[in-house]
Amino acid sequence: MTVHRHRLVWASPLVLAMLALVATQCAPRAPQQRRAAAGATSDIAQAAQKVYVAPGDLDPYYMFSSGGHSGNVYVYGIPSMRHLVTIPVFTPYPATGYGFDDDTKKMLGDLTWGDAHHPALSETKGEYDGRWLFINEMNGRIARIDLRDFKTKQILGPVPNLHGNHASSFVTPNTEYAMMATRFSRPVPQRPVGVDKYATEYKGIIAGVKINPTSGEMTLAWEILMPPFDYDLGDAGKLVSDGWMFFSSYNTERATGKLEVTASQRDRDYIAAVDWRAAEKAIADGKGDVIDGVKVIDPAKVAGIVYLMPCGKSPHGVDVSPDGKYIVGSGKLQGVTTVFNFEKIQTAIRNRDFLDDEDAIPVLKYESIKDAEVPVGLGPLHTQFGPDGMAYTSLFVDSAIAKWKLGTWEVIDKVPMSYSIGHLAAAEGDTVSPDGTWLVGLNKLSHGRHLSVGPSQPESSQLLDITEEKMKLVYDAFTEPEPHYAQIIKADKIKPIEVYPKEENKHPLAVWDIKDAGVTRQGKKVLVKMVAVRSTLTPTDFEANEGDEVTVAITNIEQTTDELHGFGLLDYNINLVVDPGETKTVTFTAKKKGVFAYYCTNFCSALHQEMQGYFIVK
Ligand code: RUQ
Ligand code: CUA
Repeated sequence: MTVHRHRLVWASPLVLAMLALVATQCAPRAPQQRRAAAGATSDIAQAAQKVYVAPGDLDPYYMFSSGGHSGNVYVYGIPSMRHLVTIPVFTPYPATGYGFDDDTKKMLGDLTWGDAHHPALSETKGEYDGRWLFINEMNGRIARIDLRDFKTKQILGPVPNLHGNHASSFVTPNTEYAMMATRFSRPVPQRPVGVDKYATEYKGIIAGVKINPTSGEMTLAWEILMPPFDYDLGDAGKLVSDGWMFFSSYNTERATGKLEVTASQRDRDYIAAVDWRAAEKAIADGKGDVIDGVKVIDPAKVAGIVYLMPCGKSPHGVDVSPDGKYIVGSGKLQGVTTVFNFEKIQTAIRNRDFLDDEDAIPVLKYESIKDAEVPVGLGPLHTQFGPDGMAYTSLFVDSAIAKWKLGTWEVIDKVPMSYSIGHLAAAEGDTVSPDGTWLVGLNKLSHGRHLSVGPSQPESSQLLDITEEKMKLVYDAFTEPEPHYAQIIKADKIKPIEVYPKEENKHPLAVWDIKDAGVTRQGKKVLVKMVAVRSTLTPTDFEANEGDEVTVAITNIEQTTDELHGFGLLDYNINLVVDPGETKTVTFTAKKKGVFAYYCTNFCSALHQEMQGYFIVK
């Protein structure tokens, strides 16, 4: 490793001014001032008309928004910003019985919490195809949601070696891979080593998760051993840059302790450019060492897999333009966003035009690969795209969105966000052909913009119309904590099913006729096959002995959409919701003696209240 000497700029006037700005940006304005700022009444009426989706009409887009440490995904209609549904992923959700039945309980394992950040819709030829949604979370996991029924089908991980999976789940243009990367480097393989050995003994990991093209099933394919930086965001190359992945990193100082100081010293950190096809080939050629059961490629032994692109300063978002030609790196501690040119990166690699290396990974020369530094404003975080080379960068410190143009690099427009925007999402914004219709700013703060609800104020999402030269703020919405990234897809690309068709139900414990419902016993095991249909749960009572292992398998034999039935068993913490055509099981020990009622939790008919029974434990 070569160590450079870098100028100390962490306490520079720029950084201090930026911090002061954060404080003032957040002061709420009086209502009158706000109205004046929004412009004349006719403007308001026009904006209202744009977002108004009349009763009975449907939104043209879905937005899938990460719910951060709520562990959920929230689905909105755009432009109405109506919250359509919550998809529980990493957290139990009683409303849908998620995390209560045997299958979802097993999927969650012993983690009932997850910090979700970046949803990624599956793609075909760089276009969202409406099949699956992937989402990462910090405990080294990644999940797949099926958009046929909007349900979580698989959670992969926690994967070995990788820790704090933030730079994830970015999919490649044909959904060959979703990616994972370490934010908190630690010893690989995992073992207790003091932080004094951080710079040499701790490692980062970039992982490729292979996705089965027909089933969507995820498997961990390979990992790459990386220097102990904090890998932050990523994006897949597309079209000309297809086959490459880009990951931003900070703390290339390899510092520990008070990172706000120690990890902000260098003028430039890195974006790691990974040739994932080369990684795939290296594994196929038998390269890589097995560490904790995973094939890990060490770039010191296998060359040509990873390169480091210097990018100022503590870059956060890294985003690839729709044509794949440009890689935009947003240094969150500066006033510009940096645009790299993919062709120049390839030329530099071919010519071995390297500055030096970090743990044997070649470092490219900034001047050789950079196309422009665009003066977007302070604290650039993330960039989204529209058609015709339009780019939109969120500015955390300026609390604004800057619109600028690829190629000419001119900043065209800027709108303030209320307040402190993080991510932003454009309609079809990560595809090879963004729509350029709607843009949503996902803000960290909102105070003063809504009726107060106490010290913890809801997060805000703001909708902008981007069809014209000037961006227009048209709607404020408030959301559950904690918004991170979101993706917006054309509604007609998703074809959800109405019911689970009876012929597709292959569950071994399914029963489709009330006369097949009933109780069987084998030793200390009690099996209850239950039928749920308006308005009875059959059997209407069943018995067990204290200490028995009870399995209740419930089939909802309805074939009418939205005819859900629930199974709430009081005092036993059991709560299932079974969709039409679905079978779910719950297995538990009859620990408590006595009589316990069970009942349908979903209002299903005029006789819903009668849908009840008794569990008797002797
Ligand atoms: S991060 S505010 Cu978790 Cu995606 Cu950028
Ligand atoms: Cu079934 Cu209520």
